[in-house]
Amino acid sequence: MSCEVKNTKLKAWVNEVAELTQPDSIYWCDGSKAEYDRLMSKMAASGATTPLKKRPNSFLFRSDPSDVARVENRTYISYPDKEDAGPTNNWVAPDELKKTMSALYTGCMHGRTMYVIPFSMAAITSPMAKIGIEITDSPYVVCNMHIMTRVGSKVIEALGTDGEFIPCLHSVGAPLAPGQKDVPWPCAPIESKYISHFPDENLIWSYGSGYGGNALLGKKCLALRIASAMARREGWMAEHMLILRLISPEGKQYHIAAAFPSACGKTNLAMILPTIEGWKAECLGDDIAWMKIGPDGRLYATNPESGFFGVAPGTSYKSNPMAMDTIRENTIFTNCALTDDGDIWWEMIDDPAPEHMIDWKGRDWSPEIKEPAAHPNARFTVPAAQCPVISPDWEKPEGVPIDIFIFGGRRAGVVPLVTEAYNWDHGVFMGATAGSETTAANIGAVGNLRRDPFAMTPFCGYNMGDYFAHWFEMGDKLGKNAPRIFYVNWFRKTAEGKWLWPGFGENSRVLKWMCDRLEGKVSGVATPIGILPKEQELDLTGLEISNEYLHELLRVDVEAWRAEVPGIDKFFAQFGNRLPARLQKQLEDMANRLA
Ligand code: OXD
Ligand code: MN
Repeated sequence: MSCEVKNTKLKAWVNEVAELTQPDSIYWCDGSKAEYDRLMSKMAASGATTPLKKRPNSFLFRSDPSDVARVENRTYISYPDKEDAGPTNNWVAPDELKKTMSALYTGCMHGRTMYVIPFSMAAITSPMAKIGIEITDSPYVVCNMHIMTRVGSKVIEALGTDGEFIPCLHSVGAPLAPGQKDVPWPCAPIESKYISHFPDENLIWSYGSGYGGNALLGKKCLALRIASAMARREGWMAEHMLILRLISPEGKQYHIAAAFPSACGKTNLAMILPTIEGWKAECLGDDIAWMKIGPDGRLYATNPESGFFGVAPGTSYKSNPMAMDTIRENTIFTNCALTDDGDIWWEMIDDPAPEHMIDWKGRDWSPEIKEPAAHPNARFTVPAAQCPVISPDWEKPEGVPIDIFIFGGRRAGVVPLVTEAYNWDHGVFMGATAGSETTAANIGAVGNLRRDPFAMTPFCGYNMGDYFAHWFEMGDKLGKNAPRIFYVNWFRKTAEGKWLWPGFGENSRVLKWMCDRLEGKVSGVATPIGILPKEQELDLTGLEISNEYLHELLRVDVEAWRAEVPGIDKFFAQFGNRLPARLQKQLEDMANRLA
């Protein structure tokens, strides 16, 4: 580390953690390329990673087969009072959780280096920036954090002697006895994994997993769970949303923030290439938006991350050409398949599966093998700056003013292609009732409807009922400057199971209608569930779609919507007296409009 650490609290915390975890050595990360290259070379030499011949400065990691995704059932929101965590979070009291985890942390870094990673979420010059310090015993985590956050000595300088930081403690939970050889992907068994958050103290403790959202603590843990609780206290918003700029042929910019549950094409929309003549899009973020009311009363959004940690399978030049161009170099791949010529491969990438590969478990794979060659949650980690359509303003300290919020989900029936909310409260109702049918990528029977309010179920750091109330409060503060709210469903099918809408770049047609609504160019049509486009209002130039399909995409199935009401009522009931009356009223209003 090129600068001296002067922050008293930081020095004390690092010493305290070292005493508890007993690493062989302590290393302060400076965020430099030399540091990244050194750690990668060391991991390549030990067999923890494979450098890819076909992609410059890119590496493939294979996780332990038990450590492949976020572990929601081992994720805790710990307040003294269980009610403050609410019905959608796992809870253990802070004292008890700390006792259990302190026992696990005792001596857990034996035989390993303890890395101290100073990082900033959002550009350090942004008024929204928050500083975190992650302590980890995983060099894989250090390299991923280099990409996903701003790591470096500048952060230590910014902290000064008494600056505030969010302590993020992480261990893979696999101490080494003297002389014991390490494995390529150390981690602890599922029953001793804990991803714990103490929002009252702005504190994160993670143990036992080396994987993505469990281990890169700036992302889901800090930028969503802890940040959502801070945002509520401080009057801003931390949301699971992509940020996108749409530019009309006249050069007018519209900023959109959109929330979708997983497997609904969020990263694809973030990097959309519009198919309508003259319209352009720029990406500002693919996963998280921090938003604050600016001096002009509008809501400004910043992406706190500096990289993309995207799901690889399904990504192709057809579904997301800009992502494919982003990951040509300087990328960390995790749990993808390895081709014989030294490239990665995954299901639904453009090229057919070669005759021979090494699968994500490190075994020989050939097309007769029925298991997928890449894990369905295989990932790429890549710097956002490499995206060909990254906005020139993506790091603008004050962020960009949001015009439009979009919520959505995956529904084979019932939900039309696009619906605009009548007003903010109705939009909050749309966000609160967002849901998706489970796909093969989720646990549970395929086709079951799962409500995932604001796509925040696994990421809300406090009682979801209070979170709904916070949305209403933000709307009250924003007043006439509040973004307009829309709900989309790209996934409606015919009775025979065929997609009605082509999706991908064609979704720009729906985004254009939203902009036309903002400009007052189209009136739409009022229905019991919100405002829908008149068929002629959608710009379908150059798209082949039958009238029958279009009609079905925009049909409000009143019977099916009536049937939704009891399910929503039951879903709301779990929040008891924390459910805002304004939300219940929205349900009643919709039921009345449907009657
Ligand atoms: C993600 C997620 O990894 O939402 O972004 O699970
Ligand atoms: Mn996400």
